Amino acid sequence: MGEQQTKKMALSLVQPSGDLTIGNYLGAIRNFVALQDEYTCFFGVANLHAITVTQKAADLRRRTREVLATFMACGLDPARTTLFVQSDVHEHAELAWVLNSITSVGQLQRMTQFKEKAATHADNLNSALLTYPVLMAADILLYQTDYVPVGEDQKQHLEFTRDTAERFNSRYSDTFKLPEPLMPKISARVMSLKNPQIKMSKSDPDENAYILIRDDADAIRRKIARAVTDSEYHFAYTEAQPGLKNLIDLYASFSGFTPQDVVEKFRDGNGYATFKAALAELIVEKMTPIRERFLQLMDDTAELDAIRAAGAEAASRVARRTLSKVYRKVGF
Ligand code: ATP
Ligand code: LTN
Repeated sequence: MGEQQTKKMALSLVQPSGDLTIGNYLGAIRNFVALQDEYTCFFGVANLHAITVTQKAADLRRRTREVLATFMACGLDPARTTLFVQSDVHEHAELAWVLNSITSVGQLQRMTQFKEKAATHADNLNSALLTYPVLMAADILLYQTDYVPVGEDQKQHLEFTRDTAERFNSRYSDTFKLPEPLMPKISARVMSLKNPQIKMSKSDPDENAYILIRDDADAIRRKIARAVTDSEYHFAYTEAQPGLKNLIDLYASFSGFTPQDVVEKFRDGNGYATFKAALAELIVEKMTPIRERFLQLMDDTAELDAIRAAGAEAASRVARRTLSKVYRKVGF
């Protein structure tokens, strides 16, 4: 317990809104694993966030377990790190309500993700889509989080979280720590394999746009072979060739090379085919053990349930402390 108080706190959540991609892995989950030794870590499944988009109950329940299994398959160790499900810890929704009361509608309407989702989900423009960042701020602030490992798309939400914390602290009195984002140098934004102008997303309707953590070797090879490049046939790392640049970044992330090393290694090859084949084999090599462990873990329902229950208890203990402070300050 004493040790827990001196260590810095890291927290992040992932939505169970579809099968996880290598974008989620490289942008977020792989970086969670590296933090386990140095920080007190809480990693969660954001199932409350997931219902901002219509979900089938059975699918949501299954995917919630899949995200937990993916966390462990990627190397998160429940003996050292708290793995929990957001809806198991009721303090998240309760703090979000309080934070809603100090948040302006205008600020929420200006958030990039809201504007994008409002356009793509015009048929279901529910108010939870608007207040989504307030719940995310609650997730983070409840745990007095120092660092939030996330992909680049979450940067604005982190700024919102800091703003909200500062507003509460100045209105009531010092209560919340101000969190910092932690982003990987390469792969903070893995792009779609079919359109390198947009991020790789598990909710993309084209399954060739992403590689899933659970994809087998054949699927990985097929999707890399079909990835969009260009007709320059000049092997270079430049914004002018965004498809190739994205693939070079993938090679760099999985190998630990710099993008410049990757260019050196492959620029004398003929065309892009040799590079694509080498990239596919590299991804197969790195992802196969994760995929196999994921499939094993999904078979052991009892173990996953036990980890979920222990995580809920550990997370609640911390969350309760912050929420009761907040309730006192607000006058409840
Ligand atoms: P969706 O793709 O359905 O919009 P999402 O994958 O963006 O959802 P989450 O599952 O909650 O949403 O994301 C989990 C983590 O993965 C976040 O930290 C997010 O920043 C990161 N992430 C998501 N997509 C990418 C990407 N293409 N590149 C890098 N990081 C990503
Ligand atoms: N909004 C994030 C998921 C998310 C999150 C969080 C990330 C919900 N709560 C708390 C970090 C910390 C997303 O869509 N990727």
